Amino acid sequence: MSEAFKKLAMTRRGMLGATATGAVLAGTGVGGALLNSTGTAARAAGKINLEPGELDEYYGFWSSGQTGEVRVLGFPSMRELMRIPVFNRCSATGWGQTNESLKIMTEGLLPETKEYLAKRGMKTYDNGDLHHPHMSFTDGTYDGRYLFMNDKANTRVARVRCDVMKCDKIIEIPNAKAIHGLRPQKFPRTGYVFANGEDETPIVNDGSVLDDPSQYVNFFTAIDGDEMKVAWQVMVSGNLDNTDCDYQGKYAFSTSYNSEMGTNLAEMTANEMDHVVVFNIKAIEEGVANGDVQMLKGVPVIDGRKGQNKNYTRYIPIANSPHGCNTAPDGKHVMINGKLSPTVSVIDVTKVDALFESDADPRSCIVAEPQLGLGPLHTAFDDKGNAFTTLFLDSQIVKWNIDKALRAYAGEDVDPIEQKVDVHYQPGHNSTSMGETKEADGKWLISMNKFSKDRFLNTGPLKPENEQIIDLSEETLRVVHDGPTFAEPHDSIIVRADIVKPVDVWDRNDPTWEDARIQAEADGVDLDWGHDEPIRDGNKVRVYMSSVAPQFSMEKFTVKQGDEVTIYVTNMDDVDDVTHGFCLGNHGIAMEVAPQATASVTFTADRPGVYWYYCQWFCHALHMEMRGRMFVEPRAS
Ligand code: CUK
Ligand code: CUA
Repeated sequence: MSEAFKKLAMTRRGMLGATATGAVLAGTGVGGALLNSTGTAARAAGKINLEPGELDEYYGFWSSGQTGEVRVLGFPSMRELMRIPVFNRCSATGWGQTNESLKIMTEGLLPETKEYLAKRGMKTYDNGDLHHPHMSFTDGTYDGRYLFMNDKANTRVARVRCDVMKCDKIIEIPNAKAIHGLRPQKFPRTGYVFANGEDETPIVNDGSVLDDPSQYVNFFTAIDGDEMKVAWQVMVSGNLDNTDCDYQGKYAFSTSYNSEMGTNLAEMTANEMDHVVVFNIKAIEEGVANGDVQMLKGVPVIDGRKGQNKNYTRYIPIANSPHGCNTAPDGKHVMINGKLSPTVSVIDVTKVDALFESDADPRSCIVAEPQLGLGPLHTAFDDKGNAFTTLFLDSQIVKWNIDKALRAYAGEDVDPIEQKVDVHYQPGHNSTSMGETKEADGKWLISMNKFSKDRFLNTGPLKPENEQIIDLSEETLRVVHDGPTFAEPHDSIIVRADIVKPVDVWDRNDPTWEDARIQAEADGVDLDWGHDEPIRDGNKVRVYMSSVAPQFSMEKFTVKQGDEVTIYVTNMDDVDDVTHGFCLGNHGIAMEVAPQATASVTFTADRPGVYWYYCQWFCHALHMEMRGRMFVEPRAS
């Protein structure tokens, strides 16, 4: 086995090398074109490079892959505005350490996960693999309420509040493994958040079945996005990769690259055809209501596997290993990106009814299948009926016309391909401004490339990804901006700025610190302004302080060695942008406290001595002086 693997690795290295060389050559060609069009280059640069003080036209919400956070960018300037920690541990904000964040990170974990983590001395997972951030919809377009995102690493789905740009819910999905594709329902509103399980495991994964893939299954999950609870699941044949849904609220679609249910590369790519699973939402809801389910870990699970012949699912054969799944803003077409096949298969959603009503040939809803190039992964859209597909192997974006593709499929002699643009190199996702909504505006496209070699100053063996902007208003499309990013944005959405309306200061009544509010009340303490002395309750000590630049309300406090100390800090500045922090020296403790917020942290004071705490968020000319002392009295021996 290891010999065979080595051989495979050698051939693969050769292949990648060849592809990269090809891409480099293509890149040189683009450089030449750039020189000939400095006029348009300057025009595009003017739109991207904002004058100091100018604001971007769009918010970009970026995934960060294995970093586990969401990034907020100004688009098209690509200025990074903020990072929202979600599945990761954040040194700056204390995400993963404050009581408020730990509650969010732990309350939605499965009981067996909590048990596993406790044995390792952990409260929550501290890694994640966040691929797909998507905004909630109302009536087919973004509504500025929430972002939803997946964690492939630990099978979770999270939600971020757009008003404060913080994560407020994380749930671990039972039964499924490796949540990958994720999309919110577009119509009438979100509603459901659809999430794909990528990895197949035994139905009851308790060790009684191991190396017997014939007993493995996979799950499609519908989450209630308001409650952040699993509404139902569908058991499917094959694995699930990416997902999207229609603009009618009737169907969701998931690609499957491993219909074979294989467990190694040769098995997974054996079949000529894999499939797209269509989920009939109304029928599934009825099935759940009528009890045509089995309960697995408290979730009603519909059996939608192949051959059930019920109206829950249909399997549309698609050439080998489809990947991306993208619904066009025309509300009618869903693009299935071929990956190993050079094609994109176009599903007409109005022809899907027939699959369920009359047992029509499942492929009768395919209305076009243009050959676009090598390695089509994801497709984005403008407002003029064009689609833009990333070609991973060709290192290109191909612009093609949907209507021409339909006509070509119907037999007309017309080429749907409008143009190909070299990108550097190996693009995965691409996104267009508002392109995932019915309000696609056709202004910008970003290509999220996996490789950046020789585009930036060398950073050693680990290199950044490269994200490139294409100005869709130009007649001849070309790359107008390179932007390096750290590991590893897969996907992004580009949202018109007027849709997102964040607040400037927290509301003191925000539910985020509800537990602190309750505890302060029980202790008879004013959470806003704090208390002069620590509150002692056996060996539990609670310290309430407020911060107003440049002072903490407590300049010192005393605890005993071995005490379990909880420190609550409330920022009573209600001025825009006056964030404070609380960092306790040599205790590994730090948290962010934004204007009008409360944050708290609990630890055991086990080091006798004097320890300074300080505000680690530069807030005032006397920020350095914003500090105080914790005295830890030695345990009487
Ligand atoms: S997947 Cu990354 S390139 Cu996770 Cu959206 Cu296609
Ligand atoms: Cu408060 Cu720095």
